[in-house]
Parts: sequence; structure tokens; C-alpha cells
Amino acid sequence: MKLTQQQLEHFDEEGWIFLENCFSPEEVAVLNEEGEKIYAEEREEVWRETSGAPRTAFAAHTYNEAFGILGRHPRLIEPLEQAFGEKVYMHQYKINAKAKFTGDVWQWHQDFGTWHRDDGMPEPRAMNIAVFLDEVFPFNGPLMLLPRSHKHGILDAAHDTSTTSYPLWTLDEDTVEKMVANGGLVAPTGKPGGVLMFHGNLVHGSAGNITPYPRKIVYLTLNAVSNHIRKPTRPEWIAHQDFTPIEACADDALLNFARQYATAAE
Ligand SMILES: O=C(O)CCC(=O)C(=O)O
Repeated sequence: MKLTQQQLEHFDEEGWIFLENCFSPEEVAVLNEEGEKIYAEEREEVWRETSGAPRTAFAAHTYNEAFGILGRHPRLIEPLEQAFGEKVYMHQYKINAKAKFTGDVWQWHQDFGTWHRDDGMPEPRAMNIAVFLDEVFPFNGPLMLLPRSHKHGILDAAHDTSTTSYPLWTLDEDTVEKMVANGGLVAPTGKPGGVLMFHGNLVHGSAGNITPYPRKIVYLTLNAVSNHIRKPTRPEWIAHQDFTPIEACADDALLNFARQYATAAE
């Protein structure tokens, strides 16, 4: 899947784009089912909120076939190869839960701030491409983005290791106010199967979810191969050290897997 000139221009100017209906209900259904099974497992890659609800399942592409196929899917890999002009590898992979009633906040941050400081990534030539597995509403903890904030480089940040179960380099209120005054704030919403792509320096965060509507999103963090990390400090399953370029699978690979999965369940 290739982005249009108009989409590329929107991405350059605003720092994000949202693509509706990239994955079909059949493709999303198998990911949802497998995602719930992963959250039910006791394994070090699954992090939980203090309530015990799942927060994040790291590296699911390495131990789950459906998420493995998604991690090589051309609808996700090709737009990033196009943006970076070279092959990409998987820097990080996570299924973020934002569970109904208990999903916790993600404080305001820039992803590249963390990748640079914690993993030794040289340049912001990596980014998240995210697949909605549940419907994202304005009220179930949508990702909030500060458009154009990616044009300010790495902003000052403090290492927050206590507010949530996930340590993060977070931004202070003054910085967030300045960025909002400059570019506003958006919270893209949409049906399962939508895809959100945003620049590594774009400021973003999300509020807690006190609604009965879960909000699962899979994030592939794809890095240009020449920009591989130099000084990893986090476990391999959080910041991968296999820099092998990803070869995209066939476009119908996930659909075929979903059909076999449904037949096997009959
Ligand atoms: O899933 C969310 O709400 C936020 C995730 C996020 O900001 C991140 O992984 O960097």
C-alpha cells in the first residue's frame, strides 16, 4: 500500500495521518481473539496496570502467528519504507489494551525522546504505525496528538518511573501548552481496522478509560535499517536488536490465516 502525494504532504505538515478501513472485520476479528488470549497469559512481555488489567503486550509478533503476520503486513510496511526511502526493521511491537473501566493514562511524550535516550537511536527515522482493534471513540481513551509538534525536535523531558507501570520520558505542562497553542490537539477516532501513522517526534498521550468500551491498539514501531539503535539499555523484547530488514508478506496472508482459523474453530 502506497501513500498518495496528498497524504504525504499532510503527514509532513501535521505529523500524522489516519487511514480508515485498512483491515477488514475478518482480519481484525482474529487479532482481537488472539490478543485476548495473550493478555490472559502470565509472561514477562505482558505488563499490567496496578489493578491487574493488561496494559501492554510487548513483542507479540515473536510468539503469536497472527501478530507475526501483521508485523510483516505490506499495508503497514510499505508506507514506512516509502516515508524513509529504505527498508525497515521492527524496533518495538506492542498491543496496548486501555481496558474497559481501568485503562490507565499515557502521559504526554514523544516516542523518539525515549528511543533516543534509552535505546541510542540516532535520528527520528522510526515511527509508530498503529492498527485499531476496537472502535476508538472520543471517550474511551483515544490517542491525543499535538499536530505540528514534530517540527520542534526533541523537547526537554523528565524520566517518569512512578506514575504508571511503564517508565516514560514525559513532557511538562508548559511545553504541552505551547505545542497546543501552536498546532491544536486532535484525537483521531474510528472503526476497528483503521490505521494511524504518526511521526516519532509528535507529542501524544492518552487519558484513562472509565467507560465499558475497551480500546485495543497494536503499535508497530518500524525503524529505518541504517538508523538501528546503538546503545540499548532495555530488554531485547522491548527494544529489539535484530536489525534484519522486514520482507513484507502477501497482502492476503492475514485474511487467509483468519479463514483457516475460523474453519478450525467450527
Ligand atoms: O496506547 C496509548 O494510548 C498510548 C501509547 C503510546 O503513547 C506509546 O506507546 O508511545
